[in-house]
Amino acid sequence: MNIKFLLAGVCACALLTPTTVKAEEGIAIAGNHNHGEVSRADEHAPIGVMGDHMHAKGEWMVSYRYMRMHMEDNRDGTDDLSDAEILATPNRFGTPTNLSVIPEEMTTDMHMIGAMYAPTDWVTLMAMGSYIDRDMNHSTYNMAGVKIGEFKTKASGWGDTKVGGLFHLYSDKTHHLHLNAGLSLPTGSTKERDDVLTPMGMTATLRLPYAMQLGSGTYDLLPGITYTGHKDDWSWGTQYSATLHMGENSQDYTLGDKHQISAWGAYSWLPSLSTSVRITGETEDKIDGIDSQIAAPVQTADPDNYGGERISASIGVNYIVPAGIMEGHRFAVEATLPVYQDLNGPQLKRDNAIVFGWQKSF
Ligand SMILES: [Cu+2]
Repeated sequence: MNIKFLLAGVCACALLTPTTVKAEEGIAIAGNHNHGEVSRADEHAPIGVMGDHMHAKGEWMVSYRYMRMHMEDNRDGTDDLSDAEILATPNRFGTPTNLSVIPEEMTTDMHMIGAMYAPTDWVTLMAMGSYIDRDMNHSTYNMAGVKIGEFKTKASGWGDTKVGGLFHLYSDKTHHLHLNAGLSLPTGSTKERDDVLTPMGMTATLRLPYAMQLGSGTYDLLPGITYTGHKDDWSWGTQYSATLHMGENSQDYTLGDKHQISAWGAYSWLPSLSTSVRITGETEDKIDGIDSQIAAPVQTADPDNYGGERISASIGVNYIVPAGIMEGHRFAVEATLPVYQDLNGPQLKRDNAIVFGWQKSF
């Protein structure tokens, strides 16, 4: 499914649905949903932002997000690498002397099911489960540097489960501030295996490299802080969030901690329709430790070839059905492209990503 199709679909919905909500009804947004008031599309941040809004006491929300992320071509630092350059890179495991299997591209599909509930106006509880599908294409070269074939590895299953809460700090007519506090539970596998084509031309079933595993294997703290603002037809916000891995997993390693800061602005064309732009910067550390069952002449088997600094830009559409049997259902899409990547490489580069979401409050 491509971006144009999704955007066209969302826009078509907007045009075909009778819009009974008038802008001049002047709906106050203090960051919380309020019972009895008409909901607006821009009460929620772009769909790629998690934990952006709180709910009023007694309110529930369920959500489904589908995310597809694509990676392609390799880089070390900010320099793109050719296959020949990767084949000239030493293999940390010794035999063969140099890397001989090259990741060419990777696709991750993630299905995320979430729930939010506000026991009071000051706290919104959240939980999210995910189902992940990863596949990676590779080329294999023999000792003489001659390409002998290609292969694809796959891993799929449940990822880690996130639970947490949003804690109100401040709000007035325009501004809203809350703390994000979460915990990621290690429900995703760290032992996925698949068939690979070795430089000897044989097929072997091996534990897949870290990038293909479904979970971190550790309990992870998810702290953050979110500010949102709203005035007339404009809304904006910024969020800092982190993933801090605690301890070492059962396979003797710890994924790199992540810190992310995101800022966005949105314009509301109708109360039911808004569009957004967003910029995100993130840092991710290398993997600490090593899984003794992951050893292969491929860059992804080296825990040092993970993490880096990245900046990306996104555009999005939020839509809330204003009337009819689907009234109050939210649909949103956000597409992201990389702007800058300084990678602890050699490593695959991020390419485009898209998130589609559905949300409904009760
Ligand atoms: Cu919600």
